[in-house]
Amino acid sequence: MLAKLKFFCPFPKHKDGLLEMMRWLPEDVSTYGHEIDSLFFLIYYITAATFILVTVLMVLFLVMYRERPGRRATYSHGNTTLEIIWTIIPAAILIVLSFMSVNTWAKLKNTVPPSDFAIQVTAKQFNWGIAYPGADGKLGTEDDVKFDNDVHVPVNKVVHVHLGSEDVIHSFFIPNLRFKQDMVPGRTVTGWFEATKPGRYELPCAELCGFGHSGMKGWLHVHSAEDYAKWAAENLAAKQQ
Ligand SMILES: [Cu+2]
Repeated sequence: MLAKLKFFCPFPKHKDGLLEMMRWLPEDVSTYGHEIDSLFFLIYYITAATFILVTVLMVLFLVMYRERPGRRATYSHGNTTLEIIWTIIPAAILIVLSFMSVNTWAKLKNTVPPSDFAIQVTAKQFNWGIAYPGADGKLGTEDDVKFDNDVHVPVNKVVHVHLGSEDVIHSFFIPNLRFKQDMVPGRTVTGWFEATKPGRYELPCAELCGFGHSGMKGWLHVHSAEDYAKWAAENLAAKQQ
């Protein structure tokens, strides 16, 4: 029930200019992005309210208990009831938040919806190696079709991404999809996403991986079904012969 509650960004979506700049997060174009955003904004409101409460109390106490002529200092050994209250409330909030996020976490990380579309991404200092299955329809074989840094996928299609690394830890991050996954040498981690809007989205490395880290960036191109078929015919089919 709690997970069904939605907490949205107070700023309008998809507006250019100042309002867009004030938005915390880039436009969400994935099927599960709204769940992550909703958790993000709930935590944002809780921390904002706490910050305001603490600041107001601090200023109030500074004024109320300032030095005045004739006033003597009092010594306090604390207040057990108050201390129990301000320990229990944050603990309860943390427990509720973890229950609220567990479903979203499981959906993103513990389950992979079925799909016939899979790519392999191998990170190395400092670029993304993207592989599509060749004529045999399998990844990790001789005839894989390979590209650097540009991922092309159709819209409204579950995409499996097998993530690996050749050297150090990298992190495959597509902010618009709310998709982020570390890539660990010696392991293949399978993630998934489904993009809901055609466009070109940034794909930076989100793990400091060496001298060229800041330049380690690719693009995710999300195409309509027809455009993707055209791209695949020109770029994949030609090489699959
Ligand atoms: Cu990297």
